[in-house]
Amino acid sequence: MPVNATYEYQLAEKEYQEASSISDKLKALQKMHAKVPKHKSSEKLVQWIKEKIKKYKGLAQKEKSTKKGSSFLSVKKEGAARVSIIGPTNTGKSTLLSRLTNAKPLISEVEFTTKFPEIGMMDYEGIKIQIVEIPAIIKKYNGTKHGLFFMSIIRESDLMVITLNKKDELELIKKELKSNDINKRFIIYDGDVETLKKDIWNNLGLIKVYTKQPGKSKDFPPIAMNRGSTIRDLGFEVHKDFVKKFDYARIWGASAKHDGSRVGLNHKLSDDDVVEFHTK
Ligand SMILES: Nc1nc2c(ncn2[C@@H]2O[C@H](COP(=O)(O)OP(=O)(O)O)[C@@H](O)[C@H]2O)c(=O)[nH]1
Ligand SMILES: [Mg+2]
Repeated sequence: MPVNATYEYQLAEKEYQEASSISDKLKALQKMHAKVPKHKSSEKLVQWIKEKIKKYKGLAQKEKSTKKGSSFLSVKKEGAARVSIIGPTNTGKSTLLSRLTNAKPLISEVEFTTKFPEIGMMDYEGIKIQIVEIPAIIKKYNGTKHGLFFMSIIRESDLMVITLNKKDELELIKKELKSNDINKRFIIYDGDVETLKKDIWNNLGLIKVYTKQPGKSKDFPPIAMNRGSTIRDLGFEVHKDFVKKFDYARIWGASAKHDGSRVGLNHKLSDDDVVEFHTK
């Protein structure tokens, strides 16, 4: 952030960080370019923005030419988050997908068995998380028939799980991601599925919260919320009236002073909290 960056610039930068599609990234970069203070101390930043714009224009151009041929492969986002499994061929991606989810992808020692994304839903203590196996990453992936499209699925995911046979294969993966400007949190799978599931959950920036009715035990399944969410956010998620007619809530769990503490709309939730809404 340069000295004297305006509020508008900061907004544009935030927009850039949060954008997931190539066109949204490009739009945000152009706003950043328009709003960035142009003086000596921001020269480097202006240069950086210009380079990014150039990169995204290139990606947008390529995307345009491949989109028509690949759009039948679109994957609809479902569940509380999306995680992509990526790696070179024959590194156990399909095997992992079948262990994390109910999906039954073709598993084979034949290289490049998975030609299209394979999708499954992982259940994490009642929260559904979409897992997408991306066809094997190879050198110059963007030059392959659907490579750029598969990269857009990775771009729109919240986390990557990387499978490798040898450690040095990570360089190839990083290089291909970098040429798509994908700089995303990742976990390297080490063969332990149960630990991986927990690691996935812990890296998504989410918490799960249970609602309950007075005198009853907690409802299942829980609700996935962003970390830092409040009772108000949960209320909107469950039923608008809970916020409109809110009187107070009772809470159990890590964020509660004691079991069944009374809290207001601004109370911040913790993972595994149980909340009972009381309306007027
Ligand atoms: N390297 C490796 N191979 C595995 C693993 N799990 C299964 N395999 C075997 O490796 C081959 C390729 O597995 P697959 O899951 O289809 O790999 P993919 O090409 O990355 O999707 C199959 O013969 C599997 O039985 C694993 O964790 N690591
Ligand atoms: Mg596969």
